[in-house]
Formats: sequence, C-alpha cells, structure tokens
Amino acid sequence: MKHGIQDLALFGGTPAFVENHRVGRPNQGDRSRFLERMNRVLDGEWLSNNGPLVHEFEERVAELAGVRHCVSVCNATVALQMLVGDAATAGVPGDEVIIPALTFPATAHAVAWRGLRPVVCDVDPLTGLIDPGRVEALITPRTRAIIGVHLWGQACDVRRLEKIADCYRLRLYFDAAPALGCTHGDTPIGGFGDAEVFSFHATKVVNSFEGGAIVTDDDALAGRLRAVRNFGFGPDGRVEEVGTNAKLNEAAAAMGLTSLDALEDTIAHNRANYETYRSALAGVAGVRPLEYDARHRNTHHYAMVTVDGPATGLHRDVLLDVLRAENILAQPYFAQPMHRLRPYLDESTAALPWAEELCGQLLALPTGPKVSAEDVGIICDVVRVAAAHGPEVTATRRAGPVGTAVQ
Ligand code: T4K
Repeated sequence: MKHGIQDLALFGGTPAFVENHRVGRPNQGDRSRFLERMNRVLDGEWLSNNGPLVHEFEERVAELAGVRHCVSVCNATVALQMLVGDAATAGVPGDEVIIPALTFPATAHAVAWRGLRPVVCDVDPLTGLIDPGRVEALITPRTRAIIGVHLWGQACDVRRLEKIADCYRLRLYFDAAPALGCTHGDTPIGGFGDAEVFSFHATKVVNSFEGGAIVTDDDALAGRLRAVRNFGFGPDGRVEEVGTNAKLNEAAAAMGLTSLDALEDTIAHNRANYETYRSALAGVAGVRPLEYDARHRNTHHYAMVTVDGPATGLHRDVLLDVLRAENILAQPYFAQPMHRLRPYLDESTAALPWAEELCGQLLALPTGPKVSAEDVGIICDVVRVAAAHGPEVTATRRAGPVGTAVQ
C-alpha cells in the first residue's frame, strides 16, 4: 500500500507490480481449442482464400452483430478503406467524408488513402462520440459519407446520424473497431447505417492476431466488398471491381473463433473490474471513470478515466509517468485529435474544443481476464496517492526525479 509520494516508484519507491500490466492484453481464449483448430487447418492444407474457419467465423460474427453479411478482412483499417472506396465511386478525388475528431488515426487515414478529404467534427463532451448537432454544418456538395465511431463500448447517436444521412443522401458508416458485443438499446452494434466495421486486432475484445470485418444488411454492398477483398473477382471468377488482397487467413480465423468462445466470460470479468474501478476511485477528486448509459450493453473492454488537470494539479501525462514507473502501462487513448495530425493540418484547421480537452484527459487503465480485482485495487491505490499529491508530484517530476525509468 502506498501512503505518500515517497512510496511512488517514480520517486524511488518499490514498483507496485513486478510484471507489466498492459492495456490491450489479448483475449486468447482456451489455448488447447486454438491448437486443435490449428491442427485441423494444417491437416486440411487449406490456409487462406475463404476457408472453412473463415466461413464459420463470419457466420458467428454476423449472428452476434444481428446482420445478414459479415465480410471478414485482414484488418479494420483496410475494411474502412474498402467502404470509403465504395462511397468514392460516386464522386471525384478530393470529395469529403465527415469523421469525429476523437478516434484512432486509422479512421482519418482510410479516408485519405482513398483520395478523399477527412472533414473533422467535434464530439460530445460527455461521451466523446461524434456530435450529430455539429455534423450538418460540415456538409457541402462534396460530402460523400459520414463515419461515426463507437468508442469505449458506447454507440453513437445512430438515429440522429441516420436521419442526417438520409436527408442529404450520404452514405453512413460506423467505425465499430472496438465495439463487437456492445448494443444500442437491445440492438447489437453492427446493423446501423450502410455498414459497420469491426477490428479483431490483438488488442480488441475478440482478437484474430490481426483482422477485421465489414458487417451489413445490404446484399449488393456485401457482394461488391467480397469481390474487392479478393482481387475484384466476382462469383463467376471474372474481375468485376477494382480489387485488392484483403483476405483473412485460416490461422487468424482459428484465433478469432477461440477468442469468440471466451467473449462472454471476458465481458463478465471486465464488467466486474469496471465496478471495482468505480468504487475504488469514487473518493478520488479529479479522476473519474467514464459513466455509461445502462440501457446499452458495454463490454467494458477499455477501463477509461478522465484526469482533470486543474482539479488534481496533475496532468494526465504526469499520471501516465507515475503509473508506468509502477509497471502499470496505461495508455492515453486518444492523445491527438484528428485535425491536429500533421497530414490533416490545413488552412481550415480550427479549434475543436471538446475533442481537444478530452485528448488531454483520457486514460485507459489495465483490464481484461488477466487483471484481477486485487490488481485493480493496487492500481487505484497508486492513482489515489498521485492525485492526492498532484502539485507536489508535478513539481518533483518537473525537477527531474530519481526513480524507476519510465518505459
Ligand atoms: N478504428 C478505431 C476506432 C480503432 O481503435 C482502431 C484500432 C482501428 C480503427 C484500426 O483497427 P486495425 O486496423 O488495427 O484492425 C492499438 C492497436 O494496434 C489498434 O488496433 C487499436 N485501434 C488501438 C486503439 O490500439 P497502439 O498503437 O496503441 O498499439 P500498441 O502496440 O501500443 O499496443 C497497445 C497495448 O496493447 C500495449 O500496452 C501493448 C499491448 N499489446 C499489444 C499487442 C499488439 C499486447 O499486450 N499484446 C499484443 O499482441 O494501437
């Protein structure tokens, strides 16, 4: 138990953990089931190109997402590129796609990669999600699509975005990279807009090493995307589309299926960790776990807090240093809003105050099956001590403390 600043590892105390506690440790599921699946793959000598495990994985993801089609791909960034490419066929290079300021750079890159311009929208200060009230003002004759991003298990305001997209005849996509298993009310994330994209990156709630999927109820769109991911080949073997190679392979699907098998247990564990974080941080002024609307199901895959610098005298990045010295490898998701990324700076770059504020405050703390309630208690203890001595920690840090090196 830490009592004062001298107990913090950054200032010479003993680190709270011997081994690193990382955000984003993979949900690998039962290793023997994975190896059994891999043996089948190797025995069958069918490693890629729409194999049986990819089929099974797609069926299970489609069922979970409540949609007719799941088109699996090699990662979510390429999935987004494929959707933006589909929207771009109706326009010309330089057309625009509206995206939120708060997201992973992949959302903006997917737009730019297909020759379109990301137009960045501010977010709701409470949820961090794209603010539909600000979207309409960004629509121009060149706008082709809106991409909403569901973050930290929360769904965007899908109904308002659908109304705007209908009214202006725009495509509406959702970057649901971290949102498999979450719902909007009773409806699973997956069926909103024209299509949604999941990521199965190693750090996601369901992992396939690398992987992603586009889910949709649009039969024609699904057909085009299946062709695009496989060099443009249509069902009759003729090239129908400008294609690429975006296929998921059988080893990835084996991991994806095994990770899916463990999804419900993982969610239950994460939910319990979230409640432990909430109660352990309840008395810590200025460090606040995000609160979620109980009408929607959250996988609690990310244990998000905001750190209020002025209230604690401790900037999020100083707390990050404190935690890392304790071998608690928290992550600042997300530290840079999209309109401040170098490739997207232009003369129209204006302040987007809510996204900028949140980018200075958000912190993801470790959770997942390998993080116990006791671990959460220890992490919160470190946070409590640092927050209670915020100005002192900040001043000592500035003066260049001796202590465990920051990793
Ligand atoms: N849209 C959104 C909203 C996204 O969040 C993402 C990805 C995408 C689109 C694009 O999806 P993909 O194209 O990747 O399918 C990580 C992930 O690489 C990235 O997929 C994810 N979002 C993002 C939020 O997190 P980094 O740069 O933070 O990764 P890194 O290497 O720092 O690892 C994060 C933490 O996970 C570390 O503490 C280490 C730990 N980790 C990582 C790996 C790879 C493990 O414990 N094991 C592992 O195997 O981006």
